[in-house]
Amino acid sequence: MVMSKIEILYTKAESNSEFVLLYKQPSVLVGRTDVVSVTPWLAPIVWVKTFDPTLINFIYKQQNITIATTVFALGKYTRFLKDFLESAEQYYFVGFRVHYYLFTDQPEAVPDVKLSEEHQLTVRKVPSMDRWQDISMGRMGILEKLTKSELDNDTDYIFCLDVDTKFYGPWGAETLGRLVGVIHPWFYDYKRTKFQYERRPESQAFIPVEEGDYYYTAAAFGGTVQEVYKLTKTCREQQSIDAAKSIEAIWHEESHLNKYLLYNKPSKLLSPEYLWRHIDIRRKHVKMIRLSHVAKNNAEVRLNN
Ligand code: 48C
Repeated sequence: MVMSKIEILYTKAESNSEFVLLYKQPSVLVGRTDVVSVTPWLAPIVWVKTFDPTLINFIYKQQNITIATTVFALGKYTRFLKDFLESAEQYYFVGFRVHYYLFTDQPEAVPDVKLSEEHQLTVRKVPSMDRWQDISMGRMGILEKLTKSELDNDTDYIFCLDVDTKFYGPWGAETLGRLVGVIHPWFYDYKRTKFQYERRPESQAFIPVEEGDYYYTAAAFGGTVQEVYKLTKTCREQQSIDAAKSIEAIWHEESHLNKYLLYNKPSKLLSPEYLWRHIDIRRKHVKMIRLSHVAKNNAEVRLNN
């Protein structure tokens, strides 16, 4: 008598009280050839169709993990919260335990978004700042404190995301790793000499023209709590040293993040699928958009320019 796949599945389940997963056989010879999916230091570069999301989520679901996720919404940026949170509930670590930490100067402006029961939200009031550059860079110091001692010790991973973004596709356990950098959506096909690194030697974020791996965005980064603590602490320290000399790196905390990830190589890189420019812009290699910046009129939404 021929048993159907599902019967085999449940039979195995009864025998060793394990739910086994059946999935397509992996291959060492056949795979995506239009993009590179591993760095020279053998860190995976995550693109759709280079991994099996069902398998990876199944593996991590066994580990009972918690993912902290931070987002900052100060001044007029509170207007982005509703779309960010509602779209996150649709696509971001669905079925996993997620703890959002929302930093804002206007707690009363936080929209009431229904979260799944494994997801929770903590609102933290932070003082307003009158320059968007200070708000952006100030995140590093706040994240340093959070990751140093304010997370429950059952929090395994953390992602730090820009709020003027929206999810359009699944973001799952394939993104988890020790130290995770996200490739910037504007420069992924640029030569390193054209990366907008900080080029003034007097800045702590300085990177010489003959150096550089990738250009990472500061709009999304993550990893284990310990690794993100080291990253944010270093960026905050370097930003303070520059500030004491009245130097502000060309792209603020993003310049310091790039300096850090050049000399502390990420263990995993996320392709621009994980932080795209705009939902209406399409590029050949980006076959799926999972998180994207949303259109905003900088002049209108930022306090200063
Ligand atoms: O919350 C604010 N308010 C502001 O006035 C300026 C920035 N920010 C936070 O900093 C938001 O979380 C922004 O996403 C982040 C910096 N990123 C940006 O302003 C654009 N994504 C470049």
